[in-house]
Amino acid sequence: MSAEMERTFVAVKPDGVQRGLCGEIIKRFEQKGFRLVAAKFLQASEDHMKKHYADLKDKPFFAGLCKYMSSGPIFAMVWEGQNIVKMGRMMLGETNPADSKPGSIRGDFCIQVGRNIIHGSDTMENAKLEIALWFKPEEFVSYKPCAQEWLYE
Ligand code: IDP
Ligand code: MG
Repeated sequence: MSAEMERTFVAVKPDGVQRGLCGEIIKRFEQKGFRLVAAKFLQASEDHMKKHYADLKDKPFFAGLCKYMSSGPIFAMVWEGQNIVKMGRMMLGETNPADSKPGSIRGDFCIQVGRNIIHGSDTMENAKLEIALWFKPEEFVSYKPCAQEWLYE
């Protein structure tokens, strides 16, 4: 298998969980052919969200964002596959659902930027930082999906 594997951090935000969209989101990454390597269901603290969104700390919406993200459960996942950081962002759509095309997750399931249901790492560097912030090494599961040889030549 010649594919170069990448990992990305994906999280169904509290609004996505409350609206019953975890299954739909997992389905989209599964049906694409990506491999789930870690997952957990948790309510994050506001402090944890401040770390996660540290690069946005000067934005006017930062406090509200951290409150919203810690207001209810999150379904946090790490997915693996070739070119997954870029592809994952394409699957999510734009930050603002109003700019997201139908067919993308945000384009299909939400309306406002402040309630955009899903997070996905935007660069490989941020993916590494976010994965380390949310998951311990022992939380990863190592296995070979049976379809691997039919996804990568
Ligand atoms: P991203 O989630 O697409 O990477 P970022 O610019 O990193 O977008 O912003 C992080 C999150 O902050 C967004 O997903 C959204 O929930 C929230 N956000 C971004 N811009 C605004 C805004 O103008 N008002 C309210 N919330 C915002
Ligand atoms: Mg971002």
